[in-house]
Amino acid sequence: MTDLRYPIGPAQIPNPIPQETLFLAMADIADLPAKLTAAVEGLDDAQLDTPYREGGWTVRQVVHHVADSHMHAFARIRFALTEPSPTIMPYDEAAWANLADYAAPIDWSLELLEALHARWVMLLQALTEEQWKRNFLHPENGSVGLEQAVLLYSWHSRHHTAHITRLRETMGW
Ligand code: NI
Repeated sequence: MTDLRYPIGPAQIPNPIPQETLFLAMADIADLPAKLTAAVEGLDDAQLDTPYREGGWTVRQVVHHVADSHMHAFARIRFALTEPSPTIMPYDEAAWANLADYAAPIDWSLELLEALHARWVMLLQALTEEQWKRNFLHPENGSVGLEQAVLLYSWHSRHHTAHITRLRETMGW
């Protein structure tokens, strides 16, 4: 029985990270806006407001969560590049998902993600070897290097897209 919360399994970050793995992860980040947009293509409001699993977020909440999470990721990487090992601010994802703007049209977050990921990928592609060695500190998880962060958000992109594509398979949508 697969765990519906983890359709592609938990994030697995090798140490050290092979160059090829890092390139593939950057490609996942580049592809997320198009893949997420394709995953929700043609869904009506009732379908968007359906939880991807019992007790889980709706498709709409998943889309807005990806935008919120990746705005944090982008900011965390920028902090890491401009300050020495900055401590980043975690946030309560579940509480954020219950704020009023999670009822917004998903296009708002899809458009945001398209622009955000374009800038994010442009930034990553320009990083020097020295910059790739920078890190930020997560108060609970400790030091996160930029390569690790990219792999983590590659996983996060595929993880949440799979919530939606699995739901569509299950529902025959
Ligand atoms: Ni998430």
